[in-house]
Amino acid sequence: MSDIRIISYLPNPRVYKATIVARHSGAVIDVIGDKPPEMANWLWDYQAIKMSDADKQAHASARRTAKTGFSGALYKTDAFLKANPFGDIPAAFAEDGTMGIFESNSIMRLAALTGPEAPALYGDSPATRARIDGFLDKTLLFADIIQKYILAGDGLDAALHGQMAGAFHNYCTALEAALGHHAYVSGDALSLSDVVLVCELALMSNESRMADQLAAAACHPILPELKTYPALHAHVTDLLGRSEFAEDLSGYARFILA
Ligand SMILES: N[C@@H](CCC(=O)N[C@@H](CS)C(=O)NCC(=O)O)C(=O)O
Repeated sequence: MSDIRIISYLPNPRVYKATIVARHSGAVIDVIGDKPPEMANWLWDYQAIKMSDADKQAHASARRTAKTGFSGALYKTDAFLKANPFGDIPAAFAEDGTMGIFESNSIMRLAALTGPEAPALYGDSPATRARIDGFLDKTLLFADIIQKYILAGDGLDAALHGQMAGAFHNYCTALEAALGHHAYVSGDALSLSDVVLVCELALMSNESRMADQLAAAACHPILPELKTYPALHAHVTDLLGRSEFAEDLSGYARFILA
């Protein structure tokens, strides 16, 4: 029996926040999901299943209009929406499916607080934990813009590109400064702050598939500028080389570090 069940489209670097942390805490995580377009054929529920046409008819009351990152119809049960009122994935369930946990940063926090080695990577005092949370909050603001940018498709324009570039440079400038004071993002020890950094950069590395849209908008790729932040680039290189990270993120490394 797993401690945490996660439903998501796959691969998804936001799910890997939790699985990387679980390698440190010992939390047992069950990940259920499929390629993004296939998630329209899934029943979004604690007991998620891939549906046949007959299943879709039987679950017609769960049919809803997609909001973000998906189009058309998705099948979300009432129980799924009770557990996760925002209705998005990754969505996690704990306590035998009775408790819903949403937002990948919070699913990761649960992984950090669960398992024989818990708490893991989440500070050893109220102050260190709050400081880590500060980095997680700032990373979520950055991540929100990453999501808009990589989902823009043909809607990419100079304004959105400028917003992404500005957010990227603000985030990297702050982390470069932080890494000038200590070995890890939030202090002297590896923490959740380091995990969200690499996972969100992995999501942003989808930019490598946006060459046509970038050319059409006369814009340049932004992520390759990571190398202009030497301490940050070296830190991300180090993290991606660690087995706990590489197990999920090895396929992203060459795009992040390009
Ligand atoms: N900030 C959230 C992002 C979650 C999110 O926006 N998920 C989208 C897919 S990218 C979703 O599930 N959309 C469901 C829908 O379109 O109804 C996290 O990190 O977990």
